[in-house]
Amino acid sequence: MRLRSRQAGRRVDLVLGLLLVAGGVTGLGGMAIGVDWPVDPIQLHAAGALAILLIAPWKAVVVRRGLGRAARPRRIKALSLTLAVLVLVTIGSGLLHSTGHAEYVGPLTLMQIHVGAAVGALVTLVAHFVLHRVRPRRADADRRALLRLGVLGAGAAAATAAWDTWAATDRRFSGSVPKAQPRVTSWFDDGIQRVDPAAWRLRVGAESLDLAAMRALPHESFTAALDCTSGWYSDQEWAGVRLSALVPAGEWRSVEVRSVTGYARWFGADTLDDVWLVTQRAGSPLSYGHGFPARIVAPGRRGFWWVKWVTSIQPSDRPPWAQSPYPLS
Ligand SMILES: Nc1nc2c(c(=O)[nH]1)N[C@H]1C(S)=C(S)[C@@H](COP(=O)(O)O)O[C@H]1N2
Ligand SMILES: [Mo]
Repeated sequence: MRLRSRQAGRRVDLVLGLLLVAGGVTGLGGMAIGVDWPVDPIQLHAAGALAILLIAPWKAVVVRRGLGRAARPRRIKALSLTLAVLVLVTIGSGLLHSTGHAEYVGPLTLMQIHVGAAVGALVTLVAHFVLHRVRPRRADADRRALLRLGVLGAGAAAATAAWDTWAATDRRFSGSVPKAQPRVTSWFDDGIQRVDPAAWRLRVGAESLDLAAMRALPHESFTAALDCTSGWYSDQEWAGVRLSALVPAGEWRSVEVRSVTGYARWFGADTLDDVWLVTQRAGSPLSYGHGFPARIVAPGRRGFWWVKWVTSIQPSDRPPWAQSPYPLS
């Protein structure tokens, strides 16, 4: 592989830089993707990664040339290599994860490696850019360059389609791969709560229900997929009560659902038909790890909405958009 000019090298770097930023944005955005969306934005994430692999041979030429340049400072060379390694680890772990065939490397999940390496890569990218700025020029965007970009896009789209057809066959549009059983998971550091059923109370507005009263409410059974941002989903059967049936009608904007741990989410007042407080999974009471005695099941929302060990459900004046899009603790 040969690159004729410095300009060609600069273009490769520009496109790579943009693809890395796009990977960060689509990856972060992908964590918000619900479980029954009509679109499949995670494919953009995959296509960006495959586009990076497609231009990697050209980048290898640029790197070799840069490393050979005696005048270039050591730390820039070190940064380039670090960035290359982190990007390859990010893409490799992401692709492997998407097949659903592997989960752990040592004590870490592929998804932890993927996110960790991606954050490291973006930090390194910024440092690299600060030390060794690539300045786009008008001439970089001539017709031939745009044509090449089009070819790259088409190649990435074809590679993504092929990957989804032959390798990542089970993943869904959120990017998650299936699991027969949900894994006990917390968003940040909430430990498993062993809630005492005799002492547990559910406060709904001004009322207080004990476990017998909660269980006596008419339950409905339904199936819904728990889809965690750590990259798995699990279809399960749940039994519970819609929040719209629990919470008194009123002039409020949202309902604050709070766990015994303090973990809380706010659900819009107009969404309460689709948010459930459940006491059973697969015909049995919830286990401690999965939220005993009662948890939220919110079909169409990612796992971090599914508050476990619920103890309080309160009408609130807070609009649901006035909460952090991802929990902060
Ligand atoms: N109280 C509380 N509830 C929580 C969390 C948490 O950290 N604290 N994590 C959420 C996340 S990120 C997920 S994916 C699901 C996992 O549910 P499971 O442990 O039953 O698989 O619980 C949700 N409910
Ligand atoms: Mo999660």
